[in-house]
Amino acid sequence: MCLPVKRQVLRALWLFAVLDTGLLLDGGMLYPRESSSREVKELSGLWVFRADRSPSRKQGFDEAWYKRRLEETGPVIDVPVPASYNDITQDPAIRDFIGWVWYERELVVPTHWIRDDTIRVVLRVGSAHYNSVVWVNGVSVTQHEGGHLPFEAEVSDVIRKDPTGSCRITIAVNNTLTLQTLPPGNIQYMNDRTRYPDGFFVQSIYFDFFNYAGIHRPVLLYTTPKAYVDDITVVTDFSDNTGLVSYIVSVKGAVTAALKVTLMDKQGHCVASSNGPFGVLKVQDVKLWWPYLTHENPGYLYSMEVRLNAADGRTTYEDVYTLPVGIRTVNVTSTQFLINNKPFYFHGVNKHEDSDIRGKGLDWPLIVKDFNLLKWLGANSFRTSHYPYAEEILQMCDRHGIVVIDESPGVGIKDIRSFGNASLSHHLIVMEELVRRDKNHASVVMWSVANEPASEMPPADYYFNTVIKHTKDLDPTRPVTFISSSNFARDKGAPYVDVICINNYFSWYHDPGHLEVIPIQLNTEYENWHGKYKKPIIQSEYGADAVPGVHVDPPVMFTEEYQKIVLQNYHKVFDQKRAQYLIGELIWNFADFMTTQGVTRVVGNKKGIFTRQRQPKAAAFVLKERKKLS
Ligand code: BDP
Repeated sequence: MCLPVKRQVLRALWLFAVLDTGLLLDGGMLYPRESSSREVKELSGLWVFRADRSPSRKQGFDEAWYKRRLEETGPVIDVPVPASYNDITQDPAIRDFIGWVWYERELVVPTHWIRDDTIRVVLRVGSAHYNSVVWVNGVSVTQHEGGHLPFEAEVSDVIRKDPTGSCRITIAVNNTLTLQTLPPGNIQYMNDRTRYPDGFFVQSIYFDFFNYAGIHRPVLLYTTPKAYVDDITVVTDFSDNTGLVSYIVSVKGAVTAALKVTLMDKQGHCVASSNGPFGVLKVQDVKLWWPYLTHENPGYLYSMEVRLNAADGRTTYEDVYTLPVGIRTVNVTSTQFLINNKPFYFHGVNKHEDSDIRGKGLDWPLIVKDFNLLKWLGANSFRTSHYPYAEEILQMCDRHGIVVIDESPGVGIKDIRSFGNASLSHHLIVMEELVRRDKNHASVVMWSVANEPASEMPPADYYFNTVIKHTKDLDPTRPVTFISSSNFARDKGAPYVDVICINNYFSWYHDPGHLEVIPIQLNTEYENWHGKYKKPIIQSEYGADAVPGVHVDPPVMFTEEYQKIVLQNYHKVFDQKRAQYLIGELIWNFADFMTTQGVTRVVGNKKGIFTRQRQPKAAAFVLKERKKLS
C-alpha cells in the first residue's frame, strides 16, 4: 500500500515521536564511515591475550590487569581480532574456556586527534561475546552486555591525557551465560569429589551451536567533529513512479545546526534534497530496491548525504555522513508477503556465523564465498539464525538484493526462570540495540524476536506480548515474528506476530527413518496453524543431517540420499501450499556448523547442504534445481 505524501510526513513525524519516547537507549549507532569530516582507524590484526585461569576467574580484576601492559601481568599469547579465540590454539582449556579473557592492543593515535579538541574520538567494538569491560590507558570507558551487537565509547578526553598519543586498549570479555542473558545458559558446579576434580563446572546451554567467544567483529577508532550527526532514520515508500524517503536526523554537540540532506543516484547525480532535521525526499522515476532474481537490477541503492553545519562562539563544525538507502515497501496480508506490492516468496536458507579456525569471527573471504554460494543456489533470502549477523553482511545483502529476516539472540529461552523481569528488560534492550543498528537496511524486511522459546509456559504470554509490542513500537514499518516449534494450540507467541514461522523435522526428530510421514504431517501442521491464526506461514527450518560422503540406498538417516529425500518430500507440500498461504522455505542449514559435544552431533551439526568448508552435498543440487524451476 502506498501512502499519499501528506500521510507519509505525518507518519514520519509520528515515528519521530515514537523514537524519542520510551527508549531505553540513548544515541545512535551509525556504522562508522570515512568522510571529509570523519576518519576511521581499524585495529584488526594481532592483539595480546590472556585467559584468567584462576579458580575464581577474578584474578585479572583483583590485580587490575588493565593498569599496566598485559604481558607484565603474566604469560600472554597472540590472538587475532576479529576471531573467536576457541579454535586458535592447541589447548583444549582455551577451546572450552569459560570466564574472563583479556585482550590488549597498543597503538599511537594521530597527533591532530590529540591536539585538536574540536575532534571527537570514539572507540567502537563491532561485537564481543558476551559481557565486556573496556579500558583505555587504564581508565574504564565502557561496559556492554551481549554479543552480536556493537557498542562504543567516546575516548577523546582519555587519550588527550597522554600528549604522546600512546594508547593502550584493554578489553576483558566473559562468555558466561546466565538464565538472564540472551541467549540464556547456566553454570553447574559438580561437587561430587568422587567423580569430578576440585572446581569442576560445566556451562549448560539450550541452543545447538558452539558458544564461540572473544572479539568477533572489528574494533576501531573513528572521529567526528564535536557537533555531529548522531543518528539517521529513514522510512521509504513510493507512489506511482515517485519514491518517498522520510528521514529524521538527530544531532549531538550543538544546540542548533543547519542540515542539508541530498539523495544521489548510483551515478552521483542529485535526485532530491531537503533542509532540516526531518522531511520527505521525493524521487522522480524512482528505481526501487528489488530482491535478487525478482528484477534485472536488484539491490538498487541511493546515497543519502547528510551535511551538518554548526558553530559555537569559538569554532565552526562541518560533519558529513553518507547512508546507503534502498527504496522499497514491505506489507503482509493474511496469505502474502509483499515487497513493493508484489508477492515475495522466501527461497532461502538459515545460516550461522561459523567457520573453521575463526569460529564466529568476521572473515571477508568467507562472507564473499557465502554470497557466491547463495547466488549459485538461486537463494533470495536468509534468516540470521540465531543472533544478529555482522553489519558488513547486511550491507552485502542491501547491495545484492538478498532479503533478511533479522533475528535477535533470543534462542534457547527454555527455563521458566528466563521469563522473569530481568530477562525481559534485557530482551527489550537487545531489541532496541538491534533495531537501532539495522533499521536503515533495505534488505531487512522482518524482525524475529526469538527462536523456539518454551512458549507454552504461562509467563511466555506476557513476555512475548511485551517484546513483540515493543519491537513494533520501535519500528512500525516492518513485520515481527518469532520462530515456533511447539504445538500451535498452546503457542503463546503466535497471536502477536505478523507472520507465523515454524520449524519442524518430520522423519528426523519425530518418526526417524519414516520419510513417508512427511507429506501428511506437514499438511496437517500447516492447516492447523493457518486455520487458527489466518496469517501467512514461512517454513523457517526443515532438514536432516548428512555426513558428507556417506551413501546408502535405499536411504537411511545421516546419508546424503536421506537428506535429499527429506527435502524433496517437504517440497511437494510447499508447492501445494504456496498457492494458498505459504510464503517461504528456509533450509536448515546452509552449511554444517560446530556445536557443543554430545551424542547426537558428529563433530558438529551436519544439516548443512554445504559442508563447513562450503563444498556442496547432494542436497545442494536439489535446491539449486528447485530454485531454477520456480
Ligand atoms: C532446531 C533449532 C536449531 C537446531 C536444529 C537442529 O532451531 O538451532 O540446530 O533444530 O536440531 O529446532 O538441527
